[in-house]
Amino acid sequence: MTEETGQGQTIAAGDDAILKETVTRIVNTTPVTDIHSHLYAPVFGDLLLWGVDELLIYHYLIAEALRTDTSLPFDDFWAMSKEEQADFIWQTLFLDHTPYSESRRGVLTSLQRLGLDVSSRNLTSFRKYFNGCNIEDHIDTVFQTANLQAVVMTNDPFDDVERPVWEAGKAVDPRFKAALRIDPLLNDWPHAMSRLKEWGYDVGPDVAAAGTAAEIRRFLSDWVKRIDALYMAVSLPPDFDYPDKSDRSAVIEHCILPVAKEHGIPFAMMIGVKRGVNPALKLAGDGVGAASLAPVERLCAENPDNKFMVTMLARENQHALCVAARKFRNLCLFGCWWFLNNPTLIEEMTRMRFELLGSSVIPQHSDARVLEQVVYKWDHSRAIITKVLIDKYRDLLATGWTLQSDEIARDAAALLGGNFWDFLGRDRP
Ligand code: RAT
Ligand code: ZN
Repeated sequence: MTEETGQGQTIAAGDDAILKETVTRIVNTTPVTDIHSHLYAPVFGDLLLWGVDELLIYHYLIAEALRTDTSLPFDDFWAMSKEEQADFIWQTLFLDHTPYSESRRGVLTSLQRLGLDVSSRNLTSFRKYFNGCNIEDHIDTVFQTANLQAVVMTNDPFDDVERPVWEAGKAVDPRFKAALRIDPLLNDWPHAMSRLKEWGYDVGPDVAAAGTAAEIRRFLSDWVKRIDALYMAVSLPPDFDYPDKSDRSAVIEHCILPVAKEHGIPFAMMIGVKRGVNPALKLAGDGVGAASLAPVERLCAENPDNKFMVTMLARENQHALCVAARKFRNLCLFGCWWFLNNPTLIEEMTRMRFELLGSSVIPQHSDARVLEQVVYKWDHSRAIITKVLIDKYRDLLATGWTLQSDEIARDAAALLGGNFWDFLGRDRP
């Protein structure tokens, strides 16, 4: 039986059609905060990738194309212009073979939702559409189509194109939020050291030396403030350990943890990437490996006043990560990262997370590198989150419990962004 109350509609066991309709409508109409992407606000110029050629040369698709057409030497592919690469990928992955892989389907979902007729298979007409777009208007269209409220960028002070934009203090479209990405600092200290010296920080080879650690902290604080970083982030290999005798552990202990605590921001660890498994594939050449949860557990246990966000790349790590999240309330688990961002794995992970953690999880982020990708990434993930929620609610109703539609809206708002803002201790937008 359903009835209208002050909290919206009451849904009870047996109201299956109403349950499905309500959850689908609510999840689709709840705006998302996309907590990790590689998108840039327009002020960053060419760093903001958009349009059909960029969609086609996404590194997920490059890897697929170069294993599908094995006659093309890697170097010949890299020597092509962007448009030639896109032509090659369109021909190979969409025309010569059926495009049902997730990354290929994604291109088609995005084009379709932007109003293009993908059945035409006419790349020239798709290009024409994007050539006619004004980027500012197009961003509005994409945000509306994806029902996106805000997107967190990946901001790298070591990037020579990006850094000057921040240093110039230019205004950034407020829908694009910043995250301070510090891979070189943790994964290649000798390189980071020479850059920091160049920028006027008095650092030496020994990270643990008091003067050097203080200067690294000054560098981090300067950047956290400059970009108003919502969190600091790093990607880490499967053999990541903490504590150990590495420069990385010293940077974490003496620099990142104190700065993160001082500014009240989380330290986000993305664990399990093997960089350059096939270097010939460049950005598309990274792999995956299972990692240990022990360093995450130690960090959370030893630093209860620090906040940690964690995502892991290996499917094998997902269950232990859920268990760790049950133990530590300073641990926020997020997203189905990269090779996990496929319907089968998203569904499996989302079910497991809802069963182990209820609604206290951030089920997804887009990792979009090209603007229009947010449309497909969120469309596809919303559909799965909806499906899993319906199943979980149905099981709940079978106990005799009833649900208010407002409670479903509360859950969706938490899952699609609210949990992130709450974890940061910031107001929800
Ligand atoms: O998902 C990706 O596009 C990867 O290339 C990586 O950027 C990864 O997400 C990362 O943030 O390191
Ligand atoms: Zn990423």
